Amino acid sequence: MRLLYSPISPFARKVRVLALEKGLFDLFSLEIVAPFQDETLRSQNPLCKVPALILDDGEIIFDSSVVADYVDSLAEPRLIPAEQPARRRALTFEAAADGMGDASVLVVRERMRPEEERRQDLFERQLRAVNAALDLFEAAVVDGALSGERFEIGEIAVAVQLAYQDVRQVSDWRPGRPALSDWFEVVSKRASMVATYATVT
Ligand SMILES: N[C@@H](CCC(=O)N[C@@H](CS)C(=O)NCC(=O)O)C(=O)O
Repeated sequence: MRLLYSPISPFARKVRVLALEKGLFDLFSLEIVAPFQDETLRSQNPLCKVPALILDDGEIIFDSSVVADYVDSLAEPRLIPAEQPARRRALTFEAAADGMGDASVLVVRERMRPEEERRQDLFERQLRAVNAALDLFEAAVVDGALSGERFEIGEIAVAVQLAYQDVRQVSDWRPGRPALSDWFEVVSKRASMVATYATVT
């Protein structure tokens, strides 16, 4: 299987971390692509985004949640819970984290534009989404819905997007969120997170 990814992409990192946690990383041959520069990616994913996974028979699947679901189906232990309510809760954290990532990518892109060309209203709306998602995660660590004891799809998705906040300096998210900050300190030390760490050069 060929995993098209960029080292900095939190969505691709979610898949890589999941595969490492499951001991399936060797199934992938990794191919770096630059989605904003390389239009040939569009022939594999019409959205021109990473990650995309090309199966051995040529079938292509994309969107990180679909790729993660497929990779999770390949071996036990399942990191996407099968049973309700654990399943919907984990997938809701994944959706919130991915949505925070979508908003963060837009914030980063908007910051690259000259200030006079920025759509301030859209920019602030994305930042509100980022901040509200961060508040949700803080509350979830406090009430134990996001756990330090397990590292399933919800925890993985949140962890990689918090790392992206730091790498791209999207937001100064730690002040006022002590539980989330401590939780992130712990999960960042997992071998899967260390092995997939990348920063902008
Ligand atoms: N919903 C997608 C989001 C993937 C995504 O936005 N990837 C970024 C890299 S971090 C990308 O490829 N962006 C290119 C673009 O938006 O044109 C997923 O979960 O896979």
